[in-house]
Amino acid sequence: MTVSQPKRLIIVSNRLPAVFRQEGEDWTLQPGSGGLITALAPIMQRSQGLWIGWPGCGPQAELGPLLKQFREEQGYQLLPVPLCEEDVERYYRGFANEVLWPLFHDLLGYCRFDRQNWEAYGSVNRKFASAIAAIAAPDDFIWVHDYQLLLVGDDLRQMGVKQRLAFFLHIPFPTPDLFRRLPWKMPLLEAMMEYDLLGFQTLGDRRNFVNTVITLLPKVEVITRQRHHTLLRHEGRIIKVGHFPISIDFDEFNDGAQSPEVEDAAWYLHENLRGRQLLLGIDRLDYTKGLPERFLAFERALEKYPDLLKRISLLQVVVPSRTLVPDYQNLKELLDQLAGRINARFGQPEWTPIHYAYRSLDRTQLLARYRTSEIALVTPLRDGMNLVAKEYCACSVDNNGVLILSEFAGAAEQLGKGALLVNPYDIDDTADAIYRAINMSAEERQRRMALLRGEIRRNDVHRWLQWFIESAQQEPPTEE
Ligand code: GDG
Repeated sequence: MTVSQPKRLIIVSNRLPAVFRQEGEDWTLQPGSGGLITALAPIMQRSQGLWIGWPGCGPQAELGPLLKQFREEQGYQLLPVPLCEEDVERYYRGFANEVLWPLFHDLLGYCRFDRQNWEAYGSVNRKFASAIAAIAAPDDFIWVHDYQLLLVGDDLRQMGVKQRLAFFLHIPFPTPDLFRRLPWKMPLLEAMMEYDLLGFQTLGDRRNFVNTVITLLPKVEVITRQRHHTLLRHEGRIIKVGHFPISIDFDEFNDGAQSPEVEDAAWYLHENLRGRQLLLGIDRLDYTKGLPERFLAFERALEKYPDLLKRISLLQVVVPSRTLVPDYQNLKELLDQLAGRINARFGQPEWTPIHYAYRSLDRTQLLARYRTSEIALVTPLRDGMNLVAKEYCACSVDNNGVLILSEFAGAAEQLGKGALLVNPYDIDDTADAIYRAINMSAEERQRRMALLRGEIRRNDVHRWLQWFIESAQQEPPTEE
């Protein structure tokens, strides 16, 4: 699929699409992967694009030769915004991850409001804006990503940047009632209104944003509400608010799952756990992912339905994340305890109920688990989209997997018809869904998975990109 060509595309995100590492005196570069980077690469190459972001290190790092190498190999340019340790601590760990992340995931209890962190967030957003303003040409298409950079649009306006600015939020947007708890709600919301296009993951997020704006900024006028977007008028400008559910490269996962290495690894996994149906969980360590609730639901299923004993195992991979943050360390300890307790309570010499790995997998091992697990448990308490749900379906090439999905994952809006939807806070509900999935007929599995795969195949990441860029490039209606 070809994406309509913007002039020069400037992507701005917290991290650059590459990992820079110091080895002794030298720095090395590992280009990033992932659906968004892959989908953007061709259009970045064609438009001689530029990606602006934090390289993961401070100003002392000598990155010049590596940036040149990246440009030669990848065909587009990186512009690093180096941050010192204190910036990272306050802007990223402090404000972005200890205020916006929990608040926007409806988990107010994890928020730590701190004025200095808010100020650092403002000053780092200005740093990003200065880097953009210094290089932006009048017809560049500037696209800012995610919750770390909500203020950049406003900073750019103050620096005299006039072109259309687009923004996409990868995480949920909360209800007005939750957003109101933020001590800095007004400057944050007013700053967001400086973008011309604001993209959210789901219709629910878009509605939450529009309702928040109407509640807190009474002068804003709703011009139209259409299927894909709402137009708002604010201080003489028109702002488009849309929802664009992000997706994956379906073909890449579908083909990858059928490669000989993945087929071998999948065969080996199941051979080791012969006679069992496998339930799969793949998550970054995070309190939004509903991991303790998932372990409890698995335990409840074993307790309530004894015929499941020895017939099922949960393969849970938890990818280490934010390892120095106390909330995350506590969560890790809790998971260790729960897995130990459940295995001690139900395990037998020839059967381990929970296989819990705290590490990341290489791609072959990840795809092998997706391909071979009969059931996926994707049960976050809240999630912007959740790509694991989509990747699992794309790899279920024999159409026989069952997706158990939280109704609070963004993905539920698109996948609700084929998945078994659960409320992750309701342990019995999830336990019952596990039982239902285990006993589901082959015919029902096939029918549901075919629906899911069709939806993800049609709405893949390339379509998402095309749709967002076209929407951003459409001129707003002229005022009478
Ligand atoms: C934000 C939003 C939204 C996971 N474990 C391994 C591994 N992964 C890969 C998966 C998947 C990705 O990590 C996680 O997907 P998420 O959807 O959770 O994405 P995030 O970037 O964490 O989060 C989220 C997303 O943005 C996109 O807008 O969906 O809601 O929070 O791609 O495959 N990959 C490998 N080994 C692992 O062990 N190789």
